[in-house]
Amino acid sequence: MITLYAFGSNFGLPDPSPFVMKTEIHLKMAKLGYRREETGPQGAPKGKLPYIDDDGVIVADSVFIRDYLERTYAVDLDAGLTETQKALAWTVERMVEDHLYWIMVHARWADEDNFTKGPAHFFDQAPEAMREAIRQQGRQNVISILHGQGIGRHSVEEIAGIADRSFSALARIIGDKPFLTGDRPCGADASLFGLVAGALTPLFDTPVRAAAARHGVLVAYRDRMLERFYPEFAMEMA
Ligand SMILES: N[C@@H](CCC(=O)N[C@@H](CS)C(=O)NCC(=O)O)C(=O)O
Repeated sequence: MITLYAFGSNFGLPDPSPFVMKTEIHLKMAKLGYRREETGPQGAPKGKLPYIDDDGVIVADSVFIRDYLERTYAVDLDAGLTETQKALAWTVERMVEDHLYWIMVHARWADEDNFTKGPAHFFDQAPEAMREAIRQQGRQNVISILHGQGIGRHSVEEIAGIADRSFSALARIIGDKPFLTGDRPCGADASLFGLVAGALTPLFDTPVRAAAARHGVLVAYRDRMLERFYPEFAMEMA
């Protein structure tokens, strides 16, 4: 039995991590049985979630988990795609995970109000006497990472402008198709959904959310994916 190590439902989402949602959707697409274990990233092989344990085989990182599942269980999450569609899917996946993801992290951690409503609670279990110090240290660590990545060097307005361009591009690529490449979801839809759902969650009121919400195509896409892969959340968000 496969165990998926996840954060657990939070921020009005099946998981606060788009990468955990991505892997969970890959498991569902592949129709593989799994159990979900809620944990933190501290014990993870690469210090990040998700990772899986498949009867003793540990695989970390959503990209490598997908490779492992496809190889081990003879499934192809991109079955039927042309080589050009596969190239587009990979390009969108990288854009989402290596670009828009950081914009979403910035909205959640750098904005004081959003931090207080959301990520601050990751530290609720820390010993009371040190809790606030650990919380602020955790926030500073993420702010340093955002600075190193580069997005943290921009103003909120500049970031919102970039987010707007990126969400517009994604909405244009989806167009009138139900999913990224056509009538049924491919592997990269899991990645795209995780990010779009994360950006749209009503808990965080940010220019990034506004940039995504402006596109009815993206909201409808989020709802379509929710209905298919997380019907319980689809009802909650309706
Ligand atoms: N490339 C990784 C990224 C995973 C990732 O960034 N996970 C974040 C949560 S969204 C995490 O666990 N961060 C904890 C940390 O950096 O300490 C993947 O695709 O799985």
